Amino acid sequence: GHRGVVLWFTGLSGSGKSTVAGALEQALHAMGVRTYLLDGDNVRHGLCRDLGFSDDDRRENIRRVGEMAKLMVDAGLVVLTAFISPHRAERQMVRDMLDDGQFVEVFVDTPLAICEARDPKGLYKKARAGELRNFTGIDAVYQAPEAADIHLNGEQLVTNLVAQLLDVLRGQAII
Ligand code: GGZ
Repeated sequence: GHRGVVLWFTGLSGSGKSTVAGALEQALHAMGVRTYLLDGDNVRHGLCRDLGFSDDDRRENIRRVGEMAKLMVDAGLVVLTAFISPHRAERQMVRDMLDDGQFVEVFVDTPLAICEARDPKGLYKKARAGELRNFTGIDAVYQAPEAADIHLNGEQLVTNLVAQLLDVLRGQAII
């Protein structure tokens, strides 16, 4: 069996949050664990389509995602979320919405220079050129977790990171 939790991935754009969360979700599926992955692709085009990237809008984005995740945790799902969630206060807000042990913060720690070199969507280039304002890591803040429940080195191979995550989930009797 497994218990309802949120695996809350946080990190810069290009850090690998969505990739790692997606790969972990596949591994969990193969084990029969019921999951749901929330990320910008299925949230910012729907539930949060009215929101941009100001501090206020990011806070509201994270609040809505937190409330949605809470409902899914109540349904017993392992919820994986992949949002930059750059502010400590907002990540704490989501932790506070949930019961003890239901919020697992996963810091995908990839140096800005690496994220910028990856630049899969060319957004860092645009931000550096001044064509995109309020870009996290360039002209908007990213407050790294000080004590994440799980701290991943985002430069490692995805398979390696998934293995680390599965170990922790087993160790905490989540799966
Ligand atoms: C950061 C931005 C911005 C700005 C568009 N700042 O690499 P991506 O493209 O796919 O992931 C980023 C995504 C961030 O959305 P989140 O909902 O995760 O952000 S937050 O938690 O702060 O609300 C990036 C793209 O949207 N993007 N403009 N200005 N990322």
